[in-house]
Amino acid sequence: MASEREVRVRLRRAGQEHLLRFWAELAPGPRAALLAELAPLEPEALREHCRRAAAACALPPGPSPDLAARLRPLPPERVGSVGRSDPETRRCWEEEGFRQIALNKVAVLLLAGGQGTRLGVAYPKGMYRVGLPSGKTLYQLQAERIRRVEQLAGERRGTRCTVPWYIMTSEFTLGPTAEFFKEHDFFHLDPANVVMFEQRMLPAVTFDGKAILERKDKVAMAPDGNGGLYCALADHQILEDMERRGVEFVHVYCVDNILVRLADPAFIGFCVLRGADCGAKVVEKAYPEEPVGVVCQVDGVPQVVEYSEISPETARLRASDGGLLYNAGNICNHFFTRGFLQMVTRKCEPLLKPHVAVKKVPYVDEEGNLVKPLKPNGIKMEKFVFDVFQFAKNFVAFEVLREEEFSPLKNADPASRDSPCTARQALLAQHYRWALQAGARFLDTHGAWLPQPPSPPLHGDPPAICEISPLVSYSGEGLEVYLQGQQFQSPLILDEDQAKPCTEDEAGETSWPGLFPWCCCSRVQCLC
Ligand code: UD2
Repeated sequence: MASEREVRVRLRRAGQEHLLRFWAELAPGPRAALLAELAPLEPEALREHCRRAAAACALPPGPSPDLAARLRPLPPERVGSVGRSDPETRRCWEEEGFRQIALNKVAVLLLAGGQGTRLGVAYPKGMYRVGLPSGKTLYQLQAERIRRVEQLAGERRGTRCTVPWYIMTSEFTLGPTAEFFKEHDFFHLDPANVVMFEQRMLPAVTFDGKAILERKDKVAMAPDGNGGLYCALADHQILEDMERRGVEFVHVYCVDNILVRLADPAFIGFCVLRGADCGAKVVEKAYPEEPVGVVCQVDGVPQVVEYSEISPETARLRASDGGLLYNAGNICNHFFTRGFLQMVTRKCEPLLKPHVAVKKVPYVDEEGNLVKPLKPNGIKMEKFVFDVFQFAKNFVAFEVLREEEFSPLKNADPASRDSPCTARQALLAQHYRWALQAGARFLDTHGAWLPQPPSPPLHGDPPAICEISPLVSYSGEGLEVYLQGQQFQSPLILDEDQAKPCTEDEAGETSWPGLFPWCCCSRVQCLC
């Protein structure tokens, strides 16, 4: 390990020697910890990081004034749409996706290095339970969707296949995430196919370009943004690991969307058939200020303009049909070929411009007192995962239905949007719709039929609670065999073990003629 003298010299070169100003007061343990934190910081890179942060801060706040004039919506020929395509086209996309999965060419990559500040929990967001009847966490839902999509692809092609799961973590999330997966036996995935790796951290910086000490023995560090992915891929030889496994296509996604379809065959198939090197899933924006980036073109080049960087006036612009002009909402689900990722990590990463977030960063003052600032005092610099779209040779967007694929968990209850409550409702409403489509009917607690509305609800609590394990159905498929013509009382919880018909011995009399015939053994909660 580097000595104090060496580190001091390096910090001096970077103009950051103040980080050692409490050295004389520190005990051996904290001294070692501080040195370990400072040693990896390259003087030139640190100097440049602090200079850039201060320079960015000196710019006028808000979106760059000429941005609006440079924006255009994506040309329609670059966009595929689930809602506006015919069943045969959708089937072709899906078949191609399943084919690639069955050939072991598809991996999923989770961005899980964020701190989940808005949700306000002290553990990684993937460990969060939104209050489903099954009690499943986001990680468990995701793991089960991987298992199911492997099974579906394998069955179609008469083979066994694997979708490796790469998980990018940060200093904040690696330990608890790894522990959680071990505790849960990797949710019955083979641990060899779950690869966790860590992104880099960067110091938070004051407005005049000084790295911040959050304690006498600790620099205020934050993950380098989800665009830190590209450095992290190189740091940990992840692309080499993918190459060894034969992976060609990578579905990158963010942790907090409860409806996320991992390795979505339709999305993969669409991108592959289009020969795309890079793709983004989008949904129609719900309202102009919705906190999602806009997939569009800047100076004719595909890009995402983040919600924090678009002006309210531009976000509110309307197209001739009355819809939002910039309505392709980014849901942080991206497709990349391995070749594209290789090119980006080798050549383009240094060209990515960091984005500036001005934050309240706790710090120690000159006297060594801990201060929790009441107004923003520091800058965090982050790269964004989608900033590589500009380097794509063939970029495509894939529009999906919000109610089927997007309900993010960002805020703590009782927020009215993107909260545990709205995420839970979105999943349960989806499963209720799937059950009705598969021919189930529901009774209320008094045994009266619940109305079967012509278009089942998209928001709020569904009339009956129905939760279907991803191990039983990935996207609503295959449910008729369990549900067709059957009647249930809420809650109906259909999981892998329950979704097997009872033997005749297990089956008994039902008190309601015509009710679910094989569920009297308490496997499925119904009216037996
Ligand atoms: C992200 C998108 C936004 C929109 C929205 C939809 C980016 C930069 N913005 O915004 O356009 O699609 O999601 O929900 O993608 N993460 C890391 N390391 C970090 C920071 C974040 O891995 O240093 C992960 C984080 O754990 C999460 C994902 O990146 O899985 C998105 O991060 P976020 O929730 O902070 O992004 P948000 O909601 O501002």
